[in-house]
Amino acid sequence: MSSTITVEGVKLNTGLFINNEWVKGHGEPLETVDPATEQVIATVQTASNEDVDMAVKAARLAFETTWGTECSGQERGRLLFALADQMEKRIEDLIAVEIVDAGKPVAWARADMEDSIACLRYYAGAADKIQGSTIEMDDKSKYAVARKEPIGVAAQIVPWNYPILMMAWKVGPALAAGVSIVFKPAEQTPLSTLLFAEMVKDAGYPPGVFNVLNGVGRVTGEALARHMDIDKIAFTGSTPTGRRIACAAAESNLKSVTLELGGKSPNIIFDDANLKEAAKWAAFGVYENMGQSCNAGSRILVQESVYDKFVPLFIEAAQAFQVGDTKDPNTFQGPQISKVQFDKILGYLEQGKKEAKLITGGNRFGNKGYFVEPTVFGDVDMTMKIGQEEIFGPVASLIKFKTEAEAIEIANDTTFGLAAAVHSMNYARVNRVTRKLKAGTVWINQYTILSHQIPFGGYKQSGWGRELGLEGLEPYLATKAVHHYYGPDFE
Ligand code: TXE
Repeated sequence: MSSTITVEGVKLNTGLFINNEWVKGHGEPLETVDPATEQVIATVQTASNEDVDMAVKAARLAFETTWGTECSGQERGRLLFALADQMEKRIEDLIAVEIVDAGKPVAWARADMEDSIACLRYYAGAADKIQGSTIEMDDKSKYAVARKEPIGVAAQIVPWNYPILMMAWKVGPALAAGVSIVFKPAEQTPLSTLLFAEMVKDAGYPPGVFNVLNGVGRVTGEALARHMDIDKIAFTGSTPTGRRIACAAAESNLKSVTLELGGKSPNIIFDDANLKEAAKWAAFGVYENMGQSCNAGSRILVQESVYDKFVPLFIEAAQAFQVGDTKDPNTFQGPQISKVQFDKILGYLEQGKKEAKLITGGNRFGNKGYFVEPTVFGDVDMTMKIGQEEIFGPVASLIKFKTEAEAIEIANDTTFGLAAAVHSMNYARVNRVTRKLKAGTVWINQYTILSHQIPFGGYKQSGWGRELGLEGLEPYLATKAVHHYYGPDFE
């Protein structure tokens, strides 16, 4: 019923994955492009509303029969470890596909896969350690138990910047908790998830526990967000789409929502920082993944007294990154994901040239593929578009500040609140500033280092809830209070 293609020597099925089977999708077919060459590499099938219903039914049936509270934590853990092993076994296939589908440089595609495997293993270990609590009552014949149960069927929707890693962050805790999943990858990057689906089957998961639907956001994504038999939706993507999803959830069955959204994160460099180290972290923090990270440190706040010293160090650090061939292990920066994103970034570059001082870069890189020069704008302030809006490209905005209070004010002068960093050797200052920052993650003397062990998520319009860490299990659990009574009848 569905079709198989070969991408980079790797066989893939382009259908929908429902009930551990490949089935035909009845939506409009979707082309996916290698952003390094601008060539179409595959056409995948997508889900119509009826296909969405079929996947949700499969997930529901699994939840009620073989999964959910029917499957022990120990077994869920065993399966997740087996899934991680499958990924490890086929890591080279995942990497090969991800390089061309997501435009990831090979070293970074590998890092994504390794981090994803580690994330699944972390949650595999947690699967049989989910605990509720016992509550003693004043009346000695009573006590209550707060049980933790899997929440039901979850829809999970991810973007294109880390297709497999964002999936692991969602799938790991959901499968550990006993939740069944209808998963939608981004339309730009469907391929590695299709490979992953095969691994789910090979790991031995019961049918219906994990289902994959490709499709565009406004059709398949929207149908998931509005579905009446989905209990939870977990989303990573833009703030406007997150808002739509929250509205759709509210207008349908009030499904529970977690959102991991955009950012315009401040990276604050004080005059008492190790400037060379700070420059390296700042460059890494903004240019990593082509600037396509929700937590990118795209606003670099530099204390005026060291600004002139910092700029050449930052440029040196930025220029040390190799841009270009995604298959070269030394490449740091590949292309932007799509023509849409590429054009959007070029628009911001023109805007920045009008508003601020272009220090380096500012153009397309080369003449094929969606590559952008690593760019630095100086003298940026928070009245400018490039100071306020998420560019999601390799574009750094340097902003001067005079005092600690001013740094905090500028840092928080944004509707986002995903991440921030403080570079200083004065630990009293670090502590003071950290406490004032409105951000879900604050790095001290470093940037961008994330771990599946540590909760991640945003303040303000950067999101709702947290992923990762043991806290990352919570969105997939419901608390059931059970009141026990052993009164006179039992004596
Ligand atoms: O994001 P969308 P886009 C930011 C970044 C980027 C901008 C636009 O600034 O330039 O968003 O990117 C699905 N109901 N981020 O348009 O729309 C869609 O199919 C349900 C930050 O790609 O958020 C895809 O799977 N789902 C971000 C996913 O949402 C819908 C990462 C992301 O798409 C939907 C990516 C709908 N109505 C972009 N509309 C981050 N936080 O890391 C779309 N989708």
